[in-house]
Parts: sequence; structure tokens; C-alpha cells
Amino acid sequence: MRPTLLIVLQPILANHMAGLLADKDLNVVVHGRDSYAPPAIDYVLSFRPPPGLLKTLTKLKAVLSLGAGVDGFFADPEFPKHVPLVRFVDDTLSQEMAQYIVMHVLIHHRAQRMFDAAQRESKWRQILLPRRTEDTRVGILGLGEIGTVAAQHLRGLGFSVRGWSRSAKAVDGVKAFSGTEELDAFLAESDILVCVLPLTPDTRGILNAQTFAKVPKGAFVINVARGGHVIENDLIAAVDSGHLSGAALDVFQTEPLPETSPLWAHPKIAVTPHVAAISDPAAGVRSVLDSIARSERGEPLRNVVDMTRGY
Ligand code: NDP
Ligand code: OXD
Repeated sequence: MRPTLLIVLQPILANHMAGLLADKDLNVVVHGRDSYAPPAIDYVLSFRPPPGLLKTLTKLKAVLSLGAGVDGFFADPEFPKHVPLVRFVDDTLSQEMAQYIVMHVLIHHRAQRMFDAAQRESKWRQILLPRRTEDTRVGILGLGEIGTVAAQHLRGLGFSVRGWSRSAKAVDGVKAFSGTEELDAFLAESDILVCVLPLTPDTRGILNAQTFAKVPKGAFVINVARGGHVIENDLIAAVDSGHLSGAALDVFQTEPLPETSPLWAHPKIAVTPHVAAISDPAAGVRSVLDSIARSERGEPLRNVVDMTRGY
């Protein structure tokens, strides 16, 4: 019998994914569009399902995430943790995330905002770079799929790269730190601090006043992970005090970022609307089909989330 996949995504994306999966060997139903009997659902494709929905699907074989981050599933207190949760891991996604990180490292490092301002005033303002590239230490919180790719690109551009992870890592040319006991030493060597951690109980709020106090004066912060990692008021205070030179943020405590947020107009903070990398639907389809095929053959799934660690 053909397995049944329930798609629980925003309507436009859900319909698009259903269209791409239409000619595959699957029954595809879209939550909110099609009627279905919950026990008939074998697989779910989602990103941030409505709390309580997944526990009603009593025969689920696997939950498939269309995103690399799976905090949206754990936001459901009734998420069925006995069902395997597969996260989206895709080379293109990792490369695009790395591009975003590299772009903001370079905009900061090359003082591009100052040149933009000078151009607006028709001013020929030649300056030396504030710091030599090899003397600029980029510290990446999270040396996983994405952090490792970003570290390699930054290394290739001549930066001095550090990384911090839970378990000890060896990445060529990267000074690696691990565990809470090495966090302070890592922060002390991060002139540019990049966050690409999963959002878990251990990492929520990790970018706070105490953390900012531990990075060198003038450090720049880039957050591409989740808004829940940053205490936004602490970030603004650290920038306004001059301890941090600025920040680039793609993710926020509340998304969409409210129009009233002081982040929008802050002269030293760049804001983008959670677009560092958007999962490619075609790659999502490949990942879904791979997971379902493996599951139906009784083979181990790839990229299964560890329910204890939360990522
Ligand atoms: P991975 O799971 O591959 O990597 C996570 C890294 O974080 C690992 O190195 C892990 O350590 C480390 N880590 C986790 N918890 C801790 C901890 N408590 N202390 C120290 N290190 C820790 O994730 P990805 O690289 O694929 O993705 C990272 C995040 O990026 C996603 O969870 C998502 O939130 C975000 N993202 C944002 C996007 C956007 O558009 N803005 C798009 C895609 C992803 P270890 O290696 O030891 O396990
Ligand atoms: C993701 C995201 O986690 O888009 O993939 O944020």
C-alpha cells in the first residue's frame, strides 16, 4: 500500500510541495486543504506544526522537517518524541548560510557601511582597513553542518577562525573549543562572533549581556541561528555602550519582527527577514523521498534528531 504523507506548512508552500510530490508513489494530503483520517497518516512534512496536531497522528512512522532547525517541533509540548524526527540537511542550504555569514563578516571587516555613508555625501574617504585580515578572529558558535562550511570559507579568505561545539572537533585550520568550560576562552578570542547553533534549552539566550561582556571591545555579532538565542535588549545595550561595534541579525525573538522593534532603525544593526537560506523545495522533495524510501525498506534514516540533545 502506498504510504500517506501529510504536509503541514503555510498554504502556498504546502500546495507547491504537494504539486512536486504529486507524481510520486505516495498519497499526499495537505493539512487545512484536504480531509484525512489521522490514523491513516504515515509521514508528516512540516517546520512548525500547530501544537497538539502531531500527537493525534497515532500511526506516524517519521516526522520530516523542511528546515535544518527543528526547534519548531519541540515548541509543541505534546510532540511525540518516540517518532523519529528527520531534519533537513542540504549542501546548497549550508553554502547559502555560509554566504550570508561571509557577506556580513566582509561588510564589517571592509568597513563597507562607512564607504556607503561616504558615497551618500560624495566624499572620497580613503582609509586603511581597521584590522588586518589574519589578525581578525572570527568565532563561530556551532561547528555543525553550516558552521563548518562557513569556517572553511572564512579560512580561505585569510581570517583567523575559531569554532565552538558541544563535543570536541577537528576542522582543518580552525582553532576548536568545546563545552561550557571552554566558552569563555572562545569568546575572548572572537572579534566577530557568529551564532549558528540549534535552539535548545542549553543554547536559548546564549547571546546575553554576560556573553557580550566577554568578547573583545569592538566585536561584531552575526546571528543566523534563531532569535531565541539573543536577548535583544542586551544586544542593543551592548552596541549602544560601544562595547559591540554592531550586529547583523537574520532571526528574531518575534517573527515577523514587529514594526515597533528598535532593531529596524538602529544605525549599527543590519536586519534581514529570516532569509539567510530558504530550503529549496526540490531538495526538500529529494530528502522526503529518501527518508520515506528508507523507512519503508526498514533501513536507518539519515539526519535523525537526538531527542535528548534537542538537535
Ligand atoms: P548542526 O546540528 O549540524 O550543528 C549544530 C552545532 O551546534 C554542532 O556543532 C553542535 O555541537 C553545536 N551545539 C549544539 N548545542 C550545543 C551546546 N549546548 N554547546 C555547544 N555547541 C552546541 O546544525 P546546522 O549547522 O545544520 O544548523 C544550525 C542552525 O542554523 C539550525 O538549528 C537553525 O536554527 C539555523 N538555520 C537558520 C537558517 C536561516 O535561514 N536563518 C537556515 C538554516 C538553519 P556538536 O558538533 O558537538 O554536536
Ligand atoms: C531552517 C530555517 O532551520 O530556515 O532551515 O530557519
